[in-house]
Formats: sequence, C-alpha cells, structure tokens
Amino acid sequence: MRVLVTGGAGFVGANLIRYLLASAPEVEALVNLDALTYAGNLHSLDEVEADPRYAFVRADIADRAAVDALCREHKFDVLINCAAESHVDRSILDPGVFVRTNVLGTQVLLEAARSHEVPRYCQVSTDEVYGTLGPADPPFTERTPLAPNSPYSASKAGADLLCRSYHRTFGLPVIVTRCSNNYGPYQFPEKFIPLCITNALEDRELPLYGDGMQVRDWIHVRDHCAGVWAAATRGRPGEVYNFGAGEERPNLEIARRILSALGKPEALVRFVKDRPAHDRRYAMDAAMARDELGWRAAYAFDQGLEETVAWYRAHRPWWEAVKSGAYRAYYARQYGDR
Ligand code: NAD
Ligand code: TDX
Repeated sequence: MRVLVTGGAGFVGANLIRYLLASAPEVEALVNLDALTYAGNLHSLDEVEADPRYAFVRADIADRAAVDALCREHKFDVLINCAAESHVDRSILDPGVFVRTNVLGTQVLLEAARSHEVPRYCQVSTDEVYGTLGPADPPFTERTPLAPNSPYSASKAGADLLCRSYHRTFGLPVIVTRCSNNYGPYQFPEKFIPLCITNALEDRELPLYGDGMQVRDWIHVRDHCAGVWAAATRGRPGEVYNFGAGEERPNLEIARRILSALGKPEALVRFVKDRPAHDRRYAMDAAMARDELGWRAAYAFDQGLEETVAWYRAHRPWWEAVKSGAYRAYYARQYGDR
C-alpha cells in the first residue's frame, strides 16, 4: 500500500508513521507531508528517516498545487489527514489559522483525493466536536450531535462535515475517526500531560485551569494509531468511528500522580485562571470500533502514564529543544526558516 500521512511531524502523525513502518508490512511506501509549523518536529522521526519506504515533503495541505502534484506522482492507496492546528488555547488567541488549516486544508485534501481517485481517505478528528458532558451523562457516541465550543473544535467539526458531504455528494470513500485525549512520546509540551511532566522535571509550577476537576478520557497514542489504521483500511466509507480507552481522570489527579512519580512536592500545583468555554468532561463510547474493527485499547492508563513519564525523563534533549525553540534552528538550516 502507498500511504500519504499529512501532519506526520506532529504528535499523532509521528507516532502513526513509526507505528506503520514498524507494524504494518503491507505499507510499501509512506510519504509524510507537513508544513513544519511550530508544532512540527522532524526529530520525532529521526529513527525512520533512513527507511527506504519513507519520504518527507515540506508542504501546506491548503496548497492545492503541491497536494495535487504529490497525489499525481505517488498514486496513493490511502490518505490519512493528521495535519491540523491542534491546541485549544491557541485557537482562542488566533482562530483564523485554525479555519485555514483545519477547514480549507481538509477541503483541498478531499478535492485532491476526489480528482486523483484515492481509494481510501481517513480524516483524523476529535471527541471535542461533540462539546461537553455533565457528570452523569453517558459517553459520546457517533450519533451524538456536534456541539463544538472552541474555535479549534468548531474548525474540526467543519472539516468533519466537509468529509461527510464529499462522501454523500461525490461518493468519496471517506472515513472519519474521533478520538479522546492522547498522551505518550513526542507530544509537544504545550499540552497538559507533557507540560506537567516537563515542568515538574524542571521544578517549575504545574498550571491547573480553574478548579482542576475537568475530566478527560485518556488514551495512549499508540492505541489511537492502531485505531486509525484499522479504520483507514477496514472502516466503512461514510462512517465515523469513536476511539477512547474509558480512562476518565480529573486533571488535578493526573498532576498529582506525575508529581508523585517524579518525587516532587504537591506544592508545585498552581491553580490559574480558567480557559474560556472550558469543556468540563469528555468520555467516548468506542463500541462501534470494537464491534466493527475488532479494535480495543491495549494500554491501561496507569501503565501508560508511568511509561510516558519515563520517556520524558529519558528524552530530555527532545523536549528541551522544543521548550527553548532550538528545534527551529534545525529547520532554518535545512529548509530556510519561516
Ligand atoms: P500537533 O499539533 O502535534 O501536530 C500537527 C502537525 O500538523 C504538525 O506537524 C504541523 O506542522 C502540521 N501542520 C499544521 N498545519 C499544517 C498545514 N497547513 N499543512 C501541513 N501540515 C500542517 O497535533 P496532534 O496532536 O498530532 O493532532 C493531530 C490530529 O489528531 C489533529 O487533527 C487532532 O485534532 C487529532 N487528535 C489529536 C488528539 C490529541 O490528543 N493529540 C486527540 C484526538 C484527535
Ligand atoms: O496548562 C494547562 N492547564 C490545564 O489545566 C493546559 C495546557 C491544559 N489544562 C487542562 C485543559 C484540559 O481540561 O488540561 C486538559 C487537557 O488540556 P489540553 O492538553 O490542552 O487538551 P484538550 O484541550 O483537552 O484538547 C486535546 O484533546 C483533544 C488536544 O489538544 C486536541 O488536539 C485533541 O483534539
């Protein structure tokens, strides 16, 4: 299979590429298209760079000519779109770039898949499109109405609806996956778990929004990647598949566990001003993925968090270069900076 992964220098994309090259022998060629925004870090792919099946192309998913040329050249069997602006807090500061990449960029990819007759298109989406849950509500299913609350989740919902329309209108074989919060190696330390781990390692405070009792359904990124590949290759076109591990935890509990795992004092927890429109709780019903794709999460949260803490401990150069901005100097040398 010839596979295009967009956003492969990001957290989910880099883990997906590593997962496919290690565990999917059917993948004969894999192209990673990434614009290398602040969130793209090619060092996350250092170990696969020399793999003859792998190639990197720096391009923007909203650049129709670049995407077209790539699809024409490679005749992909599967296109998996992981490229996105992904951080809720940034979407509150600057919503425009989220609409451009997440909505327009997705439309460019869908159009390219249509004109080059790519047989499978998989859109990697998120639980955030469903909005927020109360403490006693049942988890989100694929039939829960979309009710996004941030510019980020609204732009992802817009992309999901474009996917639906390309399936309905043009018969494009599109599959949408929606996953809960991921954690694991190579996650940018602006996100909650790596922020807590790296701050704790530096003896800095852990900022908890509001009362710290917001709940997320945490899943290891490798379980997400296995689900994306199962859906991309075996999912029913036109369908949506939810992924989640059923591991609901309040943020405060996670911060405390990280401090305890690293032998740091609880006094490092600092309550700060809440995020506007902060979703209180996410939880996913993944029964459809289990029944149709035979998928289930393999990681228990306690084990996964322990491994993740150990990974950040052992990979200090990776996250220090991100936090200091030194990773950008690498691109300046290789590609000319932006
Ligand atoms: P990320 O921010 O770590 O990575 C995004 C990648 O996309 C970066 O490499 C960046 O350079 C690239 N990119 C951004 N704009 C681009 C553009 N215009 N053209 C080409 N490349 C561009 O994000 P992530 O956490 O890896 O998330 C990837 C996808 O997975 C997103 O769509 C997100 O909604 C979804 N998702 C993530 C999580 C999670 O917890 N991280 C959970 C569920 C769903
Ligand atoms: O400094 C912080 N303090 C804090 O309390 C940060 C960065 C976050 N938080 C809270 C907000 C959330 O309740 O932690 C929780 C997790 O926050 P994020 O890591 O920003 O994730 P979230 O907003 O839940 O969205 C994530 O999951 C779904 C990803 O960023 C999305 O890309 C994905 O779609």
